[in-house]
Amino acid sequence: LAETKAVAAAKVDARADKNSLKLDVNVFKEKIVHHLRCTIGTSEKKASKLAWWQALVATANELIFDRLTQTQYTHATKDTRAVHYLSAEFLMGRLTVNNLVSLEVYNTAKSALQELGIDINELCEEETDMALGNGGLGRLAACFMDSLATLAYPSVGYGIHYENGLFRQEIREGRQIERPDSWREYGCPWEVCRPESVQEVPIGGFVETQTAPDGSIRKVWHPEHMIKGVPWDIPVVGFRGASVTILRLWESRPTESFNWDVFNAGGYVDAQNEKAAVETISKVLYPNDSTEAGKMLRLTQQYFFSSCSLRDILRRYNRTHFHDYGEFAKKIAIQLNDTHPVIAIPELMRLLVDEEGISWDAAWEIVTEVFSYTNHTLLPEALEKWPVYIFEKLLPRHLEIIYEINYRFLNEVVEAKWSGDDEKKRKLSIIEEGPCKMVRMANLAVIASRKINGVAEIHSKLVRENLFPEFSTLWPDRFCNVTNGVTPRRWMLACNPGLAELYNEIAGKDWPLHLDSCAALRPYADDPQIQKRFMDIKFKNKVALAAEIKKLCGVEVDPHAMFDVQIKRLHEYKRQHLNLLYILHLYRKLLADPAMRIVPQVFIFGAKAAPAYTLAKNIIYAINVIGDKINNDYRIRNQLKVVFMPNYRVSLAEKIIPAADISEQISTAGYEASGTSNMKFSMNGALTLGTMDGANIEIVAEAGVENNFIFGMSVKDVQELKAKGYNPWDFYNSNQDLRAVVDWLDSDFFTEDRQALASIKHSLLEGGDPYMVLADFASYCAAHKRAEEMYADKARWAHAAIMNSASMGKFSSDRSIEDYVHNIWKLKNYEIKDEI
Ligand code: T68
Repeated sequence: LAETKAVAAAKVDARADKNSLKLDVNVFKEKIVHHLRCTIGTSEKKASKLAWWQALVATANELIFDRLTQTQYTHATKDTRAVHYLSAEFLMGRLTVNNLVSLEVYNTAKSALQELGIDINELCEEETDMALGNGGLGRLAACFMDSLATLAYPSVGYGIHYENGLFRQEIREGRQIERPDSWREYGCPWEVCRPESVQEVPIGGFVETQTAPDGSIRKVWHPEHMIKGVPWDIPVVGFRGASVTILRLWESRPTESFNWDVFNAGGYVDAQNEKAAVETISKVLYPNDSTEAGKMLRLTQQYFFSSCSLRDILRRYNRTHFHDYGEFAKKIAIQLNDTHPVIAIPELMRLLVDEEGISWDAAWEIVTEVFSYTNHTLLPEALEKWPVYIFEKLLPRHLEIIYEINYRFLNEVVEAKWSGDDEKKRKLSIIEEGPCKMVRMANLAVIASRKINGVAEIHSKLVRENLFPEFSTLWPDRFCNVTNGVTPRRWMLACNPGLAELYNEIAGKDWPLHLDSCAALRPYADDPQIQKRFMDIKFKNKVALAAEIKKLCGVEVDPHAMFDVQIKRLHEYKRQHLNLLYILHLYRKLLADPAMRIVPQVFIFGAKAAPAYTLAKNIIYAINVIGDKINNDYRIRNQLKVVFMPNYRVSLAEKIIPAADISEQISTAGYEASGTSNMKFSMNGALTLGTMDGANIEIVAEAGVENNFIFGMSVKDVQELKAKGYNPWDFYNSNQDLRAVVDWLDSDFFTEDRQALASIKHSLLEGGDPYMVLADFASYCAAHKRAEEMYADKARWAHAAIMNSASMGKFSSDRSIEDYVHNIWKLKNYEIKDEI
């Protein structure tokens, strides 16, 4: 009875934060201790921090699973239409604080642990990030899961249960070293294995053409192997427990049948080798965020998780529809997060035609109703293309299906529109001809999708006009925009409690659900008291970050200094080296005039480089050695510091973003599809120093151009300069300051290994400066100057910071999800009642 009462009490707790009630804290305390003893098998006396954390998670899971059951019951009984979000990456980060906050038991848990003599912050630091993604694309998928659960839309996320997520970055003597990330080495208490939903996926082999006596032709695939897909479910808790959505990640295993023959023949060791080969499929996340790996294993991963997910969708559908596919497109929407899961298109055709016996035309109608595709990049090197010979080996039947889709498309659709125009056919074909024939996954995605979206207004325009101009002439209504967003639960409420409290007071406690309501702070942007409150919160966050910097980098920074932050994957188009050139420029001015006083500034970087991207790694090295020199140069009197924070990841972002004054968003215009950290920074009161690119354009439209520092060429300027013929030497030769800092890279001032730094100079001059760093340098310096001037005017700065934070309503991922729902998915949401 006591136990039942306790559960009931905790349930109440889950709906409204009753943390002021002593009873609830006691219940929570009892539960943690219970789990410590009975779930983890230890005692208060000898429990490690990890064990306490596991007991805390087990306590939270009681509430979560209960709510999950209720969610699934509601959806099953109402036979709801659902979206299935297929993504090779979900960058979930840590879940503890978020789940406790979403369940509104964070303060209860904190007090309960406090009474047990334990600091909740220390426990939460025990959790390893789930780093099953590279960057923005994977984190977007994670924010979308949060919003889907919060808005209670029927949905499932599908992905890969990588054994190793994105590599852990160590910095040794300034250089990036990659270390494996075994995030679940000792198990992950949030995930649940679901053996009852295991799938088997065929691969390899050959296709046999059978001719029936009536002359009809049947294709029979004889696969070489079967791979078992084991699902691991991670519950995603909506805010205030609105609903609990599942993220289902597939792990590859050998099938039981698979290696017995070899095994029985005495080939025990060979059988183990085959086992290892299959397990390799979900072993590791490819660490490239903008170039295509083109590797057999990568396509195998994509096919493996797409096929498992489709089988899972079909299984669930057929439980109520008994292989009658008449309702399929009414019940199912599938979103393809970039081209990584696009192999799902021919796979669904194959499942419907070959395995379910549906006609080609009927299957195609279903497929083209169900799928939609989100594009995240215009970079040509990131557009996926697979050699036909790899397809022949791995997926021979899929290749036939792709040929058939292509044949019909070219001869029916393209021929009807541009009769006899072979050039159009060549360009729009799914197959790229040449010495090595390739399958173009983006063309396949566009041909089969109901909707195709970009991720910010300007990006969607470029998708239409530059990437797929013919397709958008053919099907103008298929193309649309859904501007990205981020979850305010993680990126404000959980990571910036001081600011959250301010909004609770000014906008009411529902602002995490209605981010627009934060606009209530705008009228106070010039109120000295609110300005002080706002900037005090920022200062406290800066003090905390300064301590973290000291711990991680050994560098002392002054929290009164302006914190200028650039955290994102390292890529030339993101132009970390433009930032570095400005730092060199400032340093040079300080050395030239030792009496000069500037606004003290701390430049903070965090970035992982793809392991094979040499120039990116050299830029990391340059930031580190230049930083080292500057930080230890007494002549500049601590007016300038440069820190590179190692192993940038979600949990580090949560500490850095609330403490930033300046958000560096400085991509060459036209290259950053959207950006999402730009939104997180603004929400937390940082000012954007950036180009008119991606979502920056929409951010400053909301927050006011005058409250940010916009610089550089526009997309149009970039296009025009390129058309005219860009010559970086023109800028180098005509700007003394620029020339001096670029030449400084090719010296032994910073390091004996001058090759590494010189390679940056080389790429900017002889390399043609592909991202036009030199062209934007002068304008970038001017923007910095404006920022420094404004920072010196405390009231003006506070005004701008508040206006940014209070104007980000549009960039809640809830708004993005509502856009997807209304324009693409056409879903209804359901209130989840406490029925069972
Ligand atoms: C990012 N893309 C965009 N890609 O660069 C960013 N790529 O502008 C946008 O805000 C974000 O997507 C969300 O839309 C990526 O992050 C990848 O990570 C990636 C991974 C594998 C292969 C290619």
